[in-house]
Amino acid sequence: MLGFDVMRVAAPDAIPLARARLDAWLDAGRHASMGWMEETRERRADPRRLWPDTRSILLLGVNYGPDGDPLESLSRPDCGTISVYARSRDYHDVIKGKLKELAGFLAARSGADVKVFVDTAPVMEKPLAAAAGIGWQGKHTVLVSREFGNWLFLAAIFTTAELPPDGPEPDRCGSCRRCLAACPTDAFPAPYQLDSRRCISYLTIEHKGHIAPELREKMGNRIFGCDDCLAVCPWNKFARTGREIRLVQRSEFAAPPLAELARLDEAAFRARFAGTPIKRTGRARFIRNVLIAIGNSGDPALAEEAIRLLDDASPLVRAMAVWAAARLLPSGRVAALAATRAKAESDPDVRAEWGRALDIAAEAP
Ligand code: B12
Ligand code: SF4
Ligand code: SF4
Repeated sequence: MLGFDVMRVAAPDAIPLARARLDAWLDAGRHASMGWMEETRERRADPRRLWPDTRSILLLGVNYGPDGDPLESLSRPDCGTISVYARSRDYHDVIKGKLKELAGFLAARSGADVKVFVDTAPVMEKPLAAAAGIGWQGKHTVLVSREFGNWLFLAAIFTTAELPPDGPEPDRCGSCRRCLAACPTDAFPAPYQLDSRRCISYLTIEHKGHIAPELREKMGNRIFGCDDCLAVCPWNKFARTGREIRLVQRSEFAAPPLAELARLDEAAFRARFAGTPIKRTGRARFIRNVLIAIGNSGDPALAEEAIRLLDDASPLVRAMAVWAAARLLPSGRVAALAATRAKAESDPDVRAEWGRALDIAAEAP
């Protein structure tokens, strides 16, 4: 199947509940700053709105199962934890190529029109994949497969060809709640509902601004994405290591030392993460995340990295450098640093961060 691990078919009208559920999610603001989810609401909720000629949808899955425990580095506070999907080449690039090849084959054989989608298009891939029987949406909302556990990337081919649809897969979560309990930030207001505003995956990848102080500590050393709710799922006992060579995890991304990451300038950041999903977030957001992990490390040796970044050109970085330094340094040192820098700081958010750091220092024993 051209490198896809699973392929099944859904009818374009197979997700009648999706509309109301998407509306409820958006109306509650659970998409946070992802305005594109709101802008594409109409087309996203109904495949027939996206392309009225669609007669069938092929749903495809690529197994990216890790070859070890993806949460292992969480217990190494001097290192960062990068989620499994970002430890290799960008899956969008890899899957798009495969999809086009498969769609070309389908078009040539059937004479039908085709359109390919992976992740970024307004397509509700999870409910469609569940309707096609690839798996079911677990209580963490991710699609779980009996064959591959939680580690499937999803993609879709819309076509004008009439293909017989496959049946849906029933919900196999039962009374389990492991994923809900594992979430470090309590991002699930209820089973099957995720509030992106609290999700570390959203905060570290999509969120462009400062991360709320009350969530920083809970992030631990997760610097890009989060796999906690996926990794604890009992259905992973059936998972296998992914076969796609271009999605093999790079060992240097398994537990990268925070001190090394904190020293990446713009050029070094781009060179290190070329071709991976991390490059798309840009250096400032990434170093912001690294500084939160440094602040959570409890390792005074890392305070020097934070102090150096107090002079960074990006206010996003400077603000988290203040927070990290304040968490690792004795209160007298924080006050001394603030005395020389806080007044000279031009950015109001960074000044506010200095204010908070001084408050914390004042309360310290
Ligand atoms: C926006 C988005 C995010 C957002 C929001 C996530 C979310 N759950 O919506 C953020 C940035 C947080 C995110 C994070 C991640 N994402 Co993402 N994301 C997407 C995207 C672009 C859209 C998802 C969407 O439509 N959300 C809107 C909500 C309303 O839809 P929903 O999650 O399906 O919600 C359903 C449930 O709430 C359900 N529901 C509501 N009430 C009830 C009640 C009952 C009883 C039941 C049964 C169901 C139910 O109905 C809703 C509609 O079906 C998709 C790609 C795509 N085009 O589909 C990738 C996608 C979902 N992401 C993916 C991945 C891998 C991740 C991460 C694992 C990455 C990481 N390691 O950090 C995390 C997982 C976090 C999590 N627990 O969801 C994969 C998931 C693959 C899979 N096997 O399911 C996708 C499909 C990308 C891909 N092409 O492979 N993501
Ligand atoms: S990805 Fe992490 S933060 Fe987001 S819902 Fe899952 S466990 Fe919670
Ligand atoms: S951890 Fe349990 S509740 Fe969560 S998706 Fe897996 S089986 Fe369902």
